[in-house]
Amino acid sequence: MEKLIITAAICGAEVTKEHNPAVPYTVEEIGREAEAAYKAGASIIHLHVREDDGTPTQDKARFKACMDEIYKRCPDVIIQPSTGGAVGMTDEERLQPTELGPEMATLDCGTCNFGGDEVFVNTENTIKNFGRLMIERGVKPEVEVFDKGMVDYAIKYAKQGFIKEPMHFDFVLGVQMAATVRDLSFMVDSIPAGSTWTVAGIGRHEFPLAAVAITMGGHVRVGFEDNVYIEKGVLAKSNGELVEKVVRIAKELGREIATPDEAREILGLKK
Ligand code: KMH
Ligand code: ZN
Repeated sequence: MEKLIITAAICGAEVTKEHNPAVPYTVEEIGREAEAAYKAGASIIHLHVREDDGTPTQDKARFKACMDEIYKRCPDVIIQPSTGGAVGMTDEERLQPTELGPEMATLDCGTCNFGGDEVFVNTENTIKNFGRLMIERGVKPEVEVFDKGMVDYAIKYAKQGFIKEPMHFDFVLGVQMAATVRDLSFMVDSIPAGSTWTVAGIGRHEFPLAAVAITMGGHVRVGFEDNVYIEKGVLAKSNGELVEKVVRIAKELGREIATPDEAREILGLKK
């Protein structure tokens, strides 16, 4: 089986220090958390950034400062900025980090509910425009899938030339789609042959779904964006602790961990 790519979603836009005091906001904190995750075995950092007071932002200069800090600490890591940002941001705001020429970025392939009255809006034109700009800017999308229709959108837009194949998918289970093995299997069966995939289980589903993905030959995303607990009722001290747990599970199941360069090879990234 191919080596395991671990993505660390260290910060997110919704989770706060009230949920877990270790959630990073400042450039220094974001650098420190990325380094802890990288040292534990993460090859990709999925990156949102914050103002010092925790306000989510897609500001290009703030992304640059955080990316520089991460590269200073982890020179070979893959940084994958979010283009989802936070609910309510404009497309122009959200696209800013792709101007920095990252190796990857997320491409959210549909609209979904995001708790309470929040709706995370991704119209067809948004998806096509983001996909086209990522091709122009040489950025490999990670297709974010919150339910099955988003896989179908990605396939349709790949056929129309808005997304290059082979595609890489992130199945986010537990926001809109149920976090079950049945749903994960259905997603995996629905993507084109030759695609790669990772799973992000939200909250208590993070580690059980990681174990399933490791067994199935997929890849794994963990981090404070998705879950702040290392075990029931116990807050994780850092993103590094969450990554370490995945590494332990992978070792028990006989799956080796990919370095960033091995992850580049698997995902077809050019450094
Ligand atoms: N914060 C969510 C509204 C992504 O990073 O592309 C969007 C999100 C997905 O987190
Ligand atoms: Zn995100």
